[in-house]
Amino acid sequence: MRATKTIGCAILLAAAGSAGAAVNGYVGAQIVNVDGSANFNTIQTFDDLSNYQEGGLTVKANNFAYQWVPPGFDGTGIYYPNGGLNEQIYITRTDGLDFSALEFQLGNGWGQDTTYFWAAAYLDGVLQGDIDMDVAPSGSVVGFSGQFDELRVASYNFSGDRDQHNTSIFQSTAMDNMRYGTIPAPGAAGLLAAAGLVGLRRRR
Ligand SMILES: [Ca+2]
Ligand SMILES: [Ca+2]
Repeated sequence: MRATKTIGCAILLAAAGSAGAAVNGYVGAQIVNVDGSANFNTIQTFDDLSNYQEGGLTVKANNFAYQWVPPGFDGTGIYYPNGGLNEQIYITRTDGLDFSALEFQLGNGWGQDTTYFWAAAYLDGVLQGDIDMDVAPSGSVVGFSGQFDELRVASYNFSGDRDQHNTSIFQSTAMDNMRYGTIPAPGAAGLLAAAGLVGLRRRR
């Protein structure tokens, strides 16, 4: 019985320590309540992408747009800086407020199955976390949850390039169907259930 109790405590402490501290990456759509979104459908090749704004989102890349259909994308307009970049793409809310969750479809300029992706999350200019993801297939939805007000993103040809977190190494990112909002807290129902159990035991 003692061993069981100790394990239970350790799990609770670990969960409390990680809650709210970091920005986490995930694959697959999880946002349920959408507060803003951009489908990039009106972007034309040669459009300036240095201060693109749509649906409450601002997406900045120092380049002009090129339109093509990366594998796994739906054939509508995308956010794709022509010929790649040697610097990150910056994503913020146009109103300057914080994200709690941000998602978009991800591909790369090489059209390869796996995108070697690096996202750096910032809050008021302070780095909250670097998130490295090998995302496959092209067109998968990636997401980021936590408190941040800027996400800087880059996609590399090789994992070894990505791992260096070097913004000047050549990168090429394709994105579509970007949105931000909230994810129902996975712990909320469980915590309520646990509180209910404690209450039942005390009544006995
Ligand atoms: Ca689109
Ligand atoms: Ca801020």
